[in-house]
Amino acid sequence: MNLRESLPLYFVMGSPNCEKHPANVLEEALLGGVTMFQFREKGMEALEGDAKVELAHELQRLCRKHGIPFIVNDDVELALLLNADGVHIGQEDEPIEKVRRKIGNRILGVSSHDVNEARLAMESGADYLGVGPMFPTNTKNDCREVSGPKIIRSIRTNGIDIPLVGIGGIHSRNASQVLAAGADGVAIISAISRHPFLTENLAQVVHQKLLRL
Ligand code: 3NM
Repeated sequence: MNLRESLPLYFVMGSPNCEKHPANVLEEALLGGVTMFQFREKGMEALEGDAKVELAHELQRLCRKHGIPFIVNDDVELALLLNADGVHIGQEDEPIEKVRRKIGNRILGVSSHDVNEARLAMESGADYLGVGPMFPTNTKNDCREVSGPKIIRSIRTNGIDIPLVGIGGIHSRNASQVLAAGADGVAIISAISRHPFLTENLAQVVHQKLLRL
């Protein structure tokens, strides 16, 4: 499947983001129409060791059942162990080229915060970019300054045309601004993980906006 088609509604989550069992949260979100999933087990009380592997495996099975890609945040070894569809890394993680060598042709996503990081990520072999933070967020406490959707516009006007999603503080009332700026989709943690039953509204907003663009 074309990667761009998987990006419109990209759900990112780990157990610290959920108020009920993550498998129940993901199942509701999948029924609501998320198009790709990233397992991001980070922060206070994040699972480690076997418990992390078991949860990842359970969430991967749900993604397979619904036919959407399962991406692992940072943990390349876990991604290889589970034969995940891809890996997402930040600027502080292992170098992009090194991760690419390890994961072969699996999907590789890279967080980028400005035009230079985006260009470097593209040239180093990223398949897609996560660009943020679009809006203020409480979910990630080491976030950079809010760049807003305008950073996506400047990435696009600088000729960086690989698939990308906006991330950070996105919900159903501001998602269309991110898409209008040139993103292929929106990556969301809390607006879905805390309210998975509302995912269908978000999916409608996103798909309608993409159809109109
Ligand atoms: N990365 P929420 S912002 C994981 O700017 C992450 O790179 C960001 O969570 C970045 O959808 C962010 O709850 C948190 O705001 C996104």
